[in-house]
This record gives sequence, structure tokens and C-alpha cells, in this order.
Amino acid sequence: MTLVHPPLAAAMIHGVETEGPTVASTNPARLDEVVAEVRLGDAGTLVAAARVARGAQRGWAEVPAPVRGGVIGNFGRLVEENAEALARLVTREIGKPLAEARGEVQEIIDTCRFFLGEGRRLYGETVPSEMPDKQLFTFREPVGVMMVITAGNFPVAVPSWYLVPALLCGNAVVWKPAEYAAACARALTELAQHAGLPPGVLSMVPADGAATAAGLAQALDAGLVDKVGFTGSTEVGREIGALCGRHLQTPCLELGGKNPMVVAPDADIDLAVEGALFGGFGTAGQRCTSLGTVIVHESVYAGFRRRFAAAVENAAIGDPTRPVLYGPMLDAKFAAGYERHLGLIRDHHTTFGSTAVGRITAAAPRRGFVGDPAEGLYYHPVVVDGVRPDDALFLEETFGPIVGLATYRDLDAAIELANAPGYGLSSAIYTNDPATVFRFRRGISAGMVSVNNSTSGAEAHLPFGGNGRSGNGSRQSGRWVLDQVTRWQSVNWDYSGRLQKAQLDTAVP
Ligand code: UN1
Repeated sequence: MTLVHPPLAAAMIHGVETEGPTVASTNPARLDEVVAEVRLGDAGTLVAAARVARGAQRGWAEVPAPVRGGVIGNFGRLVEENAEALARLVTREIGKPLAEARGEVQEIIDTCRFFLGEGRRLYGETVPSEMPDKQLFTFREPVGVMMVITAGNFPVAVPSWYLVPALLCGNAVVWKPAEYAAACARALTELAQHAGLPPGVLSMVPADGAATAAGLAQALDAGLVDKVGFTGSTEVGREIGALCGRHLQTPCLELGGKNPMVVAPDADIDLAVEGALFGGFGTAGQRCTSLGTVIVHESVYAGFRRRFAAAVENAAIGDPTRPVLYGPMLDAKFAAGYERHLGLIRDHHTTFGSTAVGRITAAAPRRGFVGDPAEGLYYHPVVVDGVRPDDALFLEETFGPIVGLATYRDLDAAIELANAPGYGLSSAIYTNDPATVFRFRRGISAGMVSVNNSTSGAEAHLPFGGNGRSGNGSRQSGRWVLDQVTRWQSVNWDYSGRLQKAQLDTAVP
């Protein structure tokens, strides 16, 4: 199959397009370019998709797991055959530099390769019984119908973290992608459907926030959704958590972050600067794993600050089809959100690393900008000196190209600062001292810890997820995500021919 990216990104239920009003998805690097007309679904469309999924799920679960694995393998191959087209579409629709977009597409391929094998390895266990002539077993069962709601900063890789294992394990999925990334979602859905999924097992419905909230509530009330997977803001995650809680469900929540990086006195400063540049400004700071604050030991602070400022000043920013550190904001909504956060610092802080704070324009230009800044949603990189624990900038996720700097004297204080915002997704420490690494690892409340590497850029087969404001402890990726997309069923099989009563008929010394 060759991916012909459709100019219309409508919902696909049962492989059939739905009707509905359209909104334009534009290229954030060329605002006058419409990438696709997105036909939005409403609450009823989401409920209809969930109903179709319910009807299709049992049949799919009866397909042997290794055969389902084969379908996942096909999906990975189709993505691979269309990798360049898909990466270019990602860059066009959300403005991520092409190199990063290619990496993101590679992440789906890796995820498919991993789960293709899992189809032959969906192990249960045999467990000894306390009684004779009796055997105990465990089986993984699909949860049923999953509603997957994703952000658009990783419009294809992050959805695949849910879709691929969920489908492999015999679930049916209704996917609600971000409206501003719906052309990518449509392309990925078509590839998945062509891989051999029976009709109805995967539907894709772009919808706005209000329609999604109403549709999810109605689908849960009607008993049509068994599990929700959500990647997005902490605020929306709380609402989804509350809604699912009323239905006694635990969603998989992957939320925001204010990810800290500690630079110890013995750190390789150049390496730390490189890590901070990528972590803070890669994807224009619009990753949930983006670096929030660098907490630098006071003895090396001056040197770190100087080299970091130089690196930020010299970084190439601009047209995402060219080799740049970062391109535009994902879309106008994210630019507006980031502008609100910039209000937090304009009056109160010393900034450096750039000549200006805010939008890159003819009036506020950036030296060496790649392309024409007037064409897209481009922002200056900002480094803020001396953030304090009571600053909103220290505490809140900004989701834009801004990094705070703070200092520390002893490791316990650094850990306390790192934990203070109450998120807990990613973190990093730069040091060559094993004791410092292990003390940091133990003290930090974070799902992910990088040592001498950036806060962002997690590999696709390690547990991914956070604590506190970053999520409810659920983890995606690798074999650990299986606990999100399956439930354990235990079986006890008595072949003694008599009623043996657990605890009552046994005398384990
Ligand atoms: C996200 O921003 O939601 O670790 C996910 C990383 C990427 C995934 C980010 N692999 O930065």
C-alpha cells in the first residue's frame, strides 16, 4: 500500500468516513497552507464508534495471538514502506523538524517489532496448588474496548504505544487524536486497517474537547468502554480520571511534566549543556519529557551558564524541513498557551540566550533564523536565571522553548528542588559518581531517570510514565504496558474427583 495522504481527514469507523463539520489543519511553519480539512466527529460519533468496537472485539480476541502479532508485523512493514511520507506529513502538520519526525516514525516501527514477537509470548503462568490433583493457571485477557485519546506533539509514535499493544492483546480501539494532527492520524489509521485488522476493531474519530468529554461520558454510561488511555495535560487527565473513577475504571494517564536536570560538581559540563539544549528546546519544548529547570551545583554554575547561553544563542531555529534545533509551535492554541506562561516571567526575571522573549518577528528578529519567521509560529528560546521554588515558572509546565536555572549546594537540597513541582515524569542527572547517581535515583520521585543523558528521548521498550501530577502511576511501553491492556484471569482446575476446599482441607506446615 502506498500512502496517499488524503486532503480530508474524516473519522473512520468500520473503514467508512463519517459526516460532520470541518475545520482546517494548517502547517504551523506556513500558516497559509492547509494540510487537511478535518471532519470532526461529535459525541454521537464517538459512541457509535465504541458500539462498533464492542461488536468487533470478541471476534478479534478469538484470533490466535501469534496471528494478531502477524497483523502488527504487517502494520510495522507498511509504516516502514511509507516512513518518509509519514515523517514529512508529521513535519507539515505539526512543524516538528524532519529528523525528529523520522525518529518518531522509527518509534512506531520499533514498537511493532517488539509486539510482533509478544504475540508468541503472551505468557500466563502455571502455579502450584496447595491441594493434590489440582492445578492453578493465570491467563491474560483483553480488557475489551479501549478509548485512546492522544495529544498531537507525537502524532503517530505516542498513539502507537497504546494502539499496538492494545490490538495485539485482542482489544478493539476507538482513537480520538488531536484535531490539529488529524491528517497524521488518518494516515496511520489507514495503514493499520490495511495491515489486516477486521472492520470495526480500530476506529479513529477527531473531535474537539467538549465533544470528546461528552462522548466518553456517554460511552462509559452505556458500558461501551472498558479502559481509557490518555496522553495530554494534567488538567484534562484529572477530569478523565474522575470520570473513569465513577465507573470503577483506572485509566492509563500520561500527563505533563516539569522535568528537572541536576548538574553535579563533577559533571562533564559540555555534555550537560548538550543535554539541556536538546531536552529544553527540542520539539520547541513541547514534549511531556521536556526539560523544565536545570539545577546546577553552585561551584560549576558560572561555567554552565556561560556555555549554555552560548549554545542557545548559536542554535539554528526555523524551517523544520531544514536541519534546525526546533521549528514552530504545534499550532495556534499551543502558541497562545505558551504566551500566557511568558507573562509569568517578563516582569520578574533576567533572561538570556536570546535577544528577545516571545514571538520571532521582523521587529523582534533572531540572528541566523532559518527561513522567514513571518510564515510560522516561531518563538525565541528563553533561559531564565535564578528561578525560585515559589515562582510559577519553577512550578508549572510551560510547554514551550523556555528553561529555568537554579543552583544548589548539597544533593539533598537538589533532590528537594527537583521534586518540589509535584510532577514526576522524567528527570536527569549529570555526574560520574555512582553514589550520587544512586542517591538521586532513590530520592527523585520520577518514573524515568536519565544519567548523563537528556530528560527527553526515552527508548520505546522501557516503562514510560510518571507519578504525581504526571500521571496515576500507569506505565506504557515494553512488556509493562501489557498490564494496561490486559487483565489477569486466574483458573483453578481440580482433577481429584472430589470437592477439595482451599484452606479447610489443606494443612501446609
Ligand atoms: C510525549 O511528549 O508525550 O521520551 C512523549 C521522549 C519521547 C516521547 C515523548 N520518546 O521524549
